[in-house]
Amino acid sequence: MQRDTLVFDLIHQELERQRHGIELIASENFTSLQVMQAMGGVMTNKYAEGYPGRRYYAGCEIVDQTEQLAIDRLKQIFNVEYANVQPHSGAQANAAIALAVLQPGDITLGLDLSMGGHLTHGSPVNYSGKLYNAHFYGVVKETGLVDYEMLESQARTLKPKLIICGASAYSRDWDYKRIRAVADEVGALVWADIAHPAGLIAKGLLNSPFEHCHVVSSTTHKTLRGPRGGVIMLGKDFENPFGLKDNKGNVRMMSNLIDLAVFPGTQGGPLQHVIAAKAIAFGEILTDEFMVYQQQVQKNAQAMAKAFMDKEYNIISGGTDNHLMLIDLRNKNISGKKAEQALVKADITANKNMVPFDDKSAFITSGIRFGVAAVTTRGMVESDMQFVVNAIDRVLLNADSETEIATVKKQVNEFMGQFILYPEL
Ligand code: DSN
Repeated sequence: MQRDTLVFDLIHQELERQRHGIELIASENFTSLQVMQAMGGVMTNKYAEGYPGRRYYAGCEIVDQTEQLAIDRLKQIFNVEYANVQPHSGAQANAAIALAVLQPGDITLGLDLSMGGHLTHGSPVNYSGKLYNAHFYGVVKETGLVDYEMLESQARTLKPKLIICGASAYSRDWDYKRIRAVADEVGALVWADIAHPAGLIAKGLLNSPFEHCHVVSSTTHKTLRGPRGGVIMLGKDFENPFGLKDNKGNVRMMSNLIDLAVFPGTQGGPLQHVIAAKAIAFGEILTDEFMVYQQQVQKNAQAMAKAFMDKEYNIISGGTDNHLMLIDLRNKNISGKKAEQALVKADITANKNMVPFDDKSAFITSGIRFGVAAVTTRGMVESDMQFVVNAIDRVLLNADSETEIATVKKQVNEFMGQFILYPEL
C-alpha cells in the first residue's frame, strides 16, 4: 500500500509545532518515546473484550500479560487494592463510575464547571447532568478556595448519593478527609477525580485521596505523562459499603461493579496498544527520576505563579499547590479568548478558561489557565519561568500588534531550541 504522505506530513508538522512552541495547556504533556512506540505498535490489532484470563476472544495470552503489568504497576504506584486500566479516557472512566454507583435520577454533588469543575461532574450539557440530578458547590469568592461550608450544607440539605471532588482548573490541594466526614454523615459515596494532580499525588507531593474516597478516577496523560487514557482505582474501601447491586440485583464488591461498568457497561474492546503504553508509563512513574520530575513541576508552577504576581496578574486563590494556575485577566483588560488567540500567534499555547463568578461566557471568558507539566518535561527549571512569563506579558500587553507578537514568537522559537524534543524522530 502506498504510504500516506499527506497524513505523515501533517504529523511531522505537528511534531515541529510541539518542538518550537511553549506548551502551557495544563492537561497536556510529552510522553516518552517508548510510550509512543507502544501506542503505534501491533497490539492495536487485538480484540480482547473481558479482563486478563477472562476474555471473549482467543489469542489474548500476551495482551493479558501487558494488561496485568499495567494493573500491578498502577496498584504499586498508589498503594491501592484494585485498578482498572481499560477506560479509553478520563470521561469514559467517569461514565463507568457513574454507571456503577448511580441510578438515573440519583442526586450528585460536584464542583461547578464554571468554578473549576469538570463536564463529567454533572454539567447540564453532559450525560452526567442529563441522566442524574446534579447539584454543585463552588469556591469562596474572596479566597478562590473550595467552599467546604457550602459543600457541607448542600450535602446535608440534598442528601446526595455521590459527592464528587476534583477539578480541571483548581490550583490548590483538596481536603478529602473533610469531604468524607460529611459524606459519612449523610450516607454518600465520595469519588475523587484526580486527572490533573495524579502525578503529584503518585509521588506523595499532594494529599492522597485513597484513604478517604470510595473510588478514584484519573486520566493517564496529564501529570502522569502516559498515553491518552483513563483509569479507575479503589483504595481501602474495597468492599461495597452501600449494598450497591449489579443488573441482576446481586450485591457485588465495588471492584466487580466497576469492572462490569467499564466492560460491558460503557465500553467494548479495550485498547490493548494503549494499555501496553500505560504499563510502560507506570513503570516510568515508579522510578526516582519521576519523583525529581514531579518536584520540578511543583517548583516551576510556584516560580511561574510568583513571576505572574510580580507583574500584578491575579491568580485565583493567590498561588498554586499543584502544576497549574488560573488567572483572572479582568485587571489586564483582555478576555481569555483574545489572550489565547494572541499567545498562539507567538507559539505559546494555553487555553482560555472561565474564572469563578465570571461575567463572560465560556466562549469568551475572563481567564486563562497555565500548566507547567509539559514545559517541565522539556527540561525547564524555575529560572526559565521568568522568560516564559515575560513573553506572555509582552504578548498580552501588545495583543493588537502583529509586529510585537512576531518579535516574541522569534524569541520563543529560539528559546525552545535549547529544549530538545524527540531527537530520534
Ligand atoms: N480537557 C481536560 C482539561 O483540559 O483539563 C479535562 O478533560
